[in-house]
Amino acid sequence: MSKIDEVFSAVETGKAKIIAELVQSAIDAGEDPMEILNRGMVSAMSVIGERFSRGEAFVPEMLISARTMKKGVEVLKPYLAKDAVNSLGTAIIGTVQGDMHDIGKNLVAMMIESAGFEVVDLEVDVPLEQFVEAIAAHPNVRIVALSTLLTTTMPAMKQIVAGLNALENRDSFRIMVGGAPITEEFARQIGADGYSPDAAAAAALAKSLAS
Ligand code: B1M
Repeated sequence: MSKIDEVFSAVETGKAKIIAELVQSAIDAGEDPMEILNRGMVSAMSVIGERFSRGEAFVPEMLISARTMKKGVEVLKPYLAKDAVNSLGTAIIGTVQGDMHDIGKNLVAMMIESAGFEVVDLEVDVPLEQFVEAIAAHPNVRIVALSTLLTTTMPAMKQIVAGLNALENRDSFRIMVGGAPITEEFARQIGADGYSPDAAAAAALAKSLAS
């Protein structure tokens, strides 16, 4: 079994106690950190999600795999996020109201930070009011980034973007959206400035929107 397969298997089966050691050993063996993330961890989460859809796995399994992945990402973080001088301004990020999923949002936050933004992470289940307060509290906000994984919270994303679009200082920041059910077309329909399908593309998009 390859090192990446071992990581995959540990995330799939929720082996949180050994994941840090396995990820470190894959890095030490020269595996590409992005491959460890995508082939080892993200794809294992997809398998769990498919099982959940078929009624073969349940919330506790999703939860222990998520915990395992989070521990693995902690080890990968310094290899994925290169040191950057925070000079591109502030990016506010959060998972929208009603949605508790945070792994993808955390990866996007990490990549945006490594692209040179100071990141203010509002975490999960974030209503419009909290985004508005954060924008008011940070003078140099250039990006507001919204994540959602649930189709049921896409209307909340739409409502938050509408509220942000109505702010007086709307010209001073750009809104970007993403998450599994989100598409370019949905982003355009709700009035966001940009959409990206994954964390690496999100960092590139944030830079181009802020420039
Ligand atoms: Co949930 N869940 N979950 N879950 N869960 C999904 C999303 C689901 C697709 C599973 C399935 O049915 N196959 C399904 C949603 C179906 C739908 O809406 N169509 C689902 C469901 C139904 C639910 C519950 C309703 C289950 C229940 O209680 N009956 C419930 C909802 C709770 C709530 O939020 N209110 C629920 C709960 C949970 C757990 C808490 C158990 C756990 C989350 C733990 C956590 O996040 N701390 C969980 C998990 C782990 C999943 C799956 C298995 C994995 C999600 C994940 O972390 N993926 C997921 C199935 C799946 O995704 N295949 C599923 C890895 C992560 C790296 O990918 O988050 O997609 P992702 O992020 C990517 C991109 O989407 C993108 O970049 C990231 C990295 O490249 N991206 C952005 C994300 N945000 C972005 C923002 C951007 C740009 C790109 O710009 C701003």
